[in-house]
Order: sequence, then structure tokens, then C-alpha cells
Amino acid sequence: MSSNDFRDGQGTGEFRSGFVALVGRPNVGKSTLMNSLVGQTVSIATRRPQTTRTRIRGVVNIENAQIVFVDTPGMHEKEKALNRFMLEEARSAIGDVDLVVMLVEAHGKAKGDAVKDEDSWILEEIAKSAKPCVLAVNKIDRVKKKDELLPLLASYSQGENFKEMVPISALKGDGLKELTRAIEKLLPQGPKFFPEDMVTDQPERLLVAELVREQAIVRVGQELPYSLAVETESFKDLPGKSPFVGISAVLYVERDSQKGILIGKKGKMLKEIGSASRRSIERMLNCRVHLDLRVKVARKWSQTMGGLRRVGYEKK
Ligand SMILES: Nc1nc2c(ncn2[C@@H]2O[C@H](COP(=O)(O)OP(=O)(O)OP(=O)(O)O)[C@@H](O)[C@H]2O)c(=O)[nH]1
Ligand SMILES: [Mg+2]
Repeated sequence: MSSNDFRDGQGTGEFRSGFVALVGRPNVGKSTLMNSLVGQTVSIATRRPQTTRTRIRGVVNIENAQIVFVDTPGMHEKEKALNRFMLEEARSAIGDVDLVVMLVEAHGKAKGDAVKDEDSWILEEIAKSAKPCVLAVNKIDRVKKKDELLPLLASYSQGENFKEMVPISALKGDGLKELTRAIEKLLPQGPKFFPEDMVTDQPERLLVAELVREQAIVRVGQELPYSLAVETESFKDLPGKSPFVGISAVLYVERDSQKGILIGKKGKMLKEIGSASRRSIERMLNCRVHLDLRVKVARKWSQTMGGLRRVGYEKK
């Protein structure tokens, strides 16, 4: 990605700022887009749907604007407490922002109207909020001929009030300049909400827990996709010549059998998750880290609000 080019701004002289929610179905690439725009991982992204569980803010500074993106959980309708919590996170994000960017995938089995139908209730949520909305058609790197996008763009342009429709590849960085320009134009004049060197307002202990969850999803996401939660238990400076941080975190699962999967034969799986997440935490904190992971069973935590609170999810 040519990271600098979309930060150039439009040179209008006025400073603009605002909050922008990234919404859409699970797995369309919202978190990948957030990280590409911010320039580092603030929200974990994996190939498994329903990775993001809470609202996560990432700050992007361009020449004459500051855009605070709010990544949200993929919107889907299911009954479990965890799903209801995630949907509420996305809904309330829409209510709190100046502008909504809705992501859809450019490729996929369903074309045009069929895709739009599946998104119709998300479109209704946005319409109810009366917030201005930009459509970002993501994953264009997977589309061979660009005219294949036309039916999809045509179907979304009918009857919807998108201010702009921008084809992008969050992964490759294509179209991000066009997208940020479209957003900048629609934001009100306003101040810098965050200092320039602040990329997220997420506390480090939450980011750490998410980086551990990411490495666990990568390895055992197929076996326990929705049953896993991670909470940082302690985070402290350790003595040493150079900065050195000691972190302990708990991985919660719902059943004993899942605990076995996560720990693996002779503890091999947990060790792998531990060393991979330690490396990504070290990159994020820019210092040496001692990471201690434990696995606990919190029966059926994802089914009730009390269970969610028990593993660290609180309503904001
Ligand atoms: N080819 C391609 N893949 C992408 C692109 N953007 C995202 N992906 C992939 O799509 C998958 C899902 O990405 P995420 O960013 O986690 O999607 P999400 O919308 O945040 O998903 P949830 O948090 O589950 O709602 C990952 O495997 C990404 O690498 C893109 O522009 N092109
Ligand atoms: Mg996500």
C-alpha cells in the first residue's frame, strides 16, 4: 500500500473532522480496511466471519482532516446473547457517528440484487439513522474484469441514498485515497479530537487480549469459532535494562473438550498460540514481552449477558 498518498487531503483550507462507522455483514473486510487506513493493526482481522465483537476506534490524520473510524462487528441476526450484543454494538455505532461507510463484497456467488437483498435489513438500519452513507465495494482485487462490478453498483444505486460508491481493495490498498476523499468532503468542520500520535483509544490490555484471540482463531477457529474469549489479567513492567512487560491472559472456552483442543497434545497448541501472539504484542508495544496464557472453562458464557460479562464483555 502506498501509505502516504491518501493522507494528502484536498487542500480546501478548512479543517474537518468526525466519526465514521464501518458497517456491513461479517467478513466483508471492515477490520482489514480500518487497519489499512490507520497503518497498523488496531482491530484484528481473520478469514473467519464474526471476528470483531466490539466497537473499535482508529484515528486517521490527513492534511486537513481527522477521521475517527469505528470498526463494528459484522451485522447478522441470531439469538444468542453474544450475537445480540454484537448487533447492538454495530447499531449503536451507527447512532453515534457523523457518517456511515457500508462495506459489501465485490465478488461472491450472489450477484447484484441477490447480494443487496441479503443486505437489505442493514440498509434499513442505516436509513432509520438518517446518517449520510458511502458504499465501499471491497475485495475488487478478486474481480477479474472491472465491468463485473457494474450490476452490483447498479443495484445498490437504485433507491438508496449513497452519497458516493467507491470500489476498493482494503487488502491491497486500492481506492483508499478516493474513499478518504469522499469521506472528508462529507464531514463537518471540526477540531482534532485526538492527538496526532494516537491511533486508537483502545486500552493496551484490550488490544493485547485481541491479538491473543487472533492467533487462537487462526489456529483453532474452525473447531471453536464463537466459543473463545480472551481477557488480560495482569500487565506490568518487569525489571530489566530495556523495557520489558509481563502479561498474563486467560482464554475462555465453553466446554472441557474445547479446552483440550486449545491446549493441544502436551500443551503444543497453547505454546504455539503463545509464541505467535507474544511476537505480535511485542511489535505493537515495541518492547520485550513475557506472556503467560491460561485456559479456563466458562460454561455457556456466550449464551447469557452474565456470561459475557464474566469473560470481559461490557456494554459501553
Ligand atoms: N482478497 C481480499 N481479501 C480481503 C480484502 N479485505 C479483507 N479481506 C479478507 O477478508 C477476510 C475478512 O476480513 P475482516 O477484515 O476480518 O472482515 P470483517 O468485515 O472485519 O469481519 P467481521 O469482523 O467478522 O465482521 C480476511 O481473510 C481478509 O484478509 C480485500 O480487499 N481483498
Ligand atoms: Mg472485523
